[in-house]
Amino acid sequence: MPLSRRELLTGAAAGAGGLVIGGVTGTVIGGGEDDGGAGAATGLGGQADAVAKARDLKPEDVTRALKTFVPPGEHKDEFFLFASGGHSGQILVIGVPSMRLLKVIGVFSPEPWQGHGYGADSSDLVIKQGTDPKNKPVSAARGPLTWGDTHHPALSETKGEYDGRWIYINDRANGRIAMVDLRDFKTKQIVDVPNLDSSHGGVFCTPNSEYVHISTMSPTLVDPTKAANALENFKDNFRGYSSFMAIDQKTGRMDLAKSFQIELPPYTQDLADSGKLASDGWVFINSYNSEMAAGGNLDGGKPIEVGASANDFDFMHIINWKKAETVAQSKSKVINGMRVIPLDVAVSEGILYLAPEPKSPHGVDVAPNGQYISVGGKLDPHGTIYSIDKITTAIKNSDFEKKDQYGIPVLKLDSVVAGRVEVGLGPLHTQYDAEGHGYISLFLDSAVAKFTLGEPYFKGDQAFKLVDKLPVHYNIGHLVAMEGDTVKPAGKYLVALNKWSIDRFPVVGTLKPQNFQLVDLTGEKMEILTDMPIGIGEPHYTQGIRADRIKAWEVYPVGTNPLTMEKDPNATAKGGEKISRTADGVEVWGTVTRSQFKPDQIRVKKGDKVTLHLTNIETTPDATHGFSIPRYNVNISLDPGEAVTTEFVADAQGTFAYYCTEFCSALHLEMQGWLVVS
Ligand code: CUK
Ligand code: CUA
Repeated sequence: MPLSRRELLTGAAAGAGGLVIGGVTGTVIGGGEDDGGAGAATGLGGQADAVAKARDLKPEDVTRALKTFVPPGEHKDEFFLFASGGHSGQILVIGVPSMRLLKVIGVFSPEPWQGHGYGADSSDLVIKQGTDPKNKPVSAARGPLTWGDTHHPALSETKGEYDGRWIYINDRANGRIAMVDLRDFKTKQIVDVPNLDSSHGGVFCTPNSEYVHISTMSPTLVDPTKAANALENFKDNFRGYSSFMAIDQKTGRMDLAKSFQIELPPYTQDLADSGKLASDGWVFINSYNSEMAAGGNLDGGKPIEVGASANDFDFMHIINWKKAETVAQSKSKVINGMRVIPLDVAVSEGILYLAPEPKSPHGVDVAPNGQYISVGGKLDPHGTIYSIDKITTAIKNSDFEKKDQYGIPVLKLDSVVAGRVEVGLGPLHTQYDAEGHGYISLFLDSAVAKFTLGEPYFKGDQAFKLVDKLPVHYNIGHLVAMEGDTVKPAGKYLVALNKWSIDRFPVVGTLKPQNFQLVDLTGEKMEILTDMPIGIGEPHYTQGIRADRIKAWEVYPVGTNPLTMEKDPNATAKGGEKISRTADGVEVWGTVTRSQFKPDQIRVKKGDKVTLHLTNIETTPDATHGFSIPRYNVNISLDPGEAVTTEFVADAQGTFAYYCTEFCSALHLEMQGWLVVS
């Protein structure tokens, strides 16, 4: 029987000469006898066939399994997804194509396993500094924030490619941005961005990670004392801000002193993307609700969603950030500790332009060569593809249709659009492969549409054409192709991030998981390989990076403070353990190793300030210990080599049996000690 294309593909995936399973009939074909490959033993094919029958798997299921299966103990995941965890305030790390969850990184929310926010100074400080009562008076009243709604991760880049150094992610709810170091996959910094009360999709790194960008979503009330009548005069009282957070090239941390903002009209700024190559130096931000509707539906006013959808066009903001960087040095004013280029200066300096966008735009995504910018208007069945050449020419020729009410020049739509593709209902976000295809998510259609870009990829009537459409399950939001927003997409796989899963998984109560669907891009038609339920929050965006770009540490050099990634001055070596009395309490230098805490008795007086410096002196990968004190809400993870300090007031009398929370050794249960508060 001749092999179908799929069978051949499957054979290739299983290794040349290896076992080929699949095909329309479900027939199992054994590998060649001479190949010597691991899976080629005679008779194994028959067994696999029996398993497929017993489990009621169709031939195409077997092919899918082969394409995603990772043999026990092997590292066959070619890519990592870094997915926002949504409400969980975390980042999820997932292997592709296996779709196995590898890690959950605590970012804005305390995370008990990693001891993120449970007493370790390194993480407590990060969380605490992530709420700034100075520029956000409300924070002083409400206290530090302990959650975030993570939406848009942004991997650091060098020359427009991911470099595996850092990842940034925003908090949709509170206008904040965090930095995670990919050496140890830990959160090092949360910045409460001045002048941003909220933030959404404006997060990306510039092509050499000079800046990470974050903009407002719901515009910010400029003067909080004017809250009473603010909504009635929305256009004067509110503003948007596009923020360029300068990145320290050594640490990856954001440096407020070198950062700047551009004041924007109070349209709701939404997704954004950085230009690259042809469009290097530019930034594109969608907006919706350029109507500036503020609701009032109980009092007979137009509901917000109606008011916000009245106009046929909203505005793409086109920002020349390279120019803005220079202007920020001389013509900005400092507001809440941030340099801000005022709106009128941005206009007069030629930093800010607008282009009309079709109804309720959401995604804006720059193609790998930087030439094309794809916009999905939720209420328009087309993908609208802009061209940077056309944009810059129109700017040069002052080819403006009008000015908006803030005096910003609005480019003529026909002068800047390169093509339109009828893709289907509810287009949102676009990703790319290296061959000049765009993949756009269709929320209302529950589908992914594949289309062609224009020159140099496709010419004439081959350009801007719908070429494939794949139903997904269901209500897709974002989608991600591997390295699909870099200058060199890897293609191969796409993941659809579906908002609804309805009938895809067993019922686990009334709140259903989201559904990540892995899609094979290697064939002529897109094909779903597997579903992955996400039961922890609603991920929005995800980036997919080649696994070999990540060079994570397995252990810390002994005595490393994860916050500084340098030797902690209080790191303690074996034999250096001690307890000292201080003016107001007790200071302890301890070591942690299999299977003891030293010291294993700490005696203090009620009311003492207790400062514990603990060092895990292990150098073996995975030799992690935990340190938990009952009733004191202290729960710390000490990874191999990690040094941590925790401080608390011993305000409750009694004996408290601290213990190791990781089953680290045969004598793990014996790994305990006593805090005696008398
Ligand atoms: S948003 Cu969720 S589907 Cu927050 Cu990037 Cu478009
Ligand atoms: Cu250390 Cu259990």
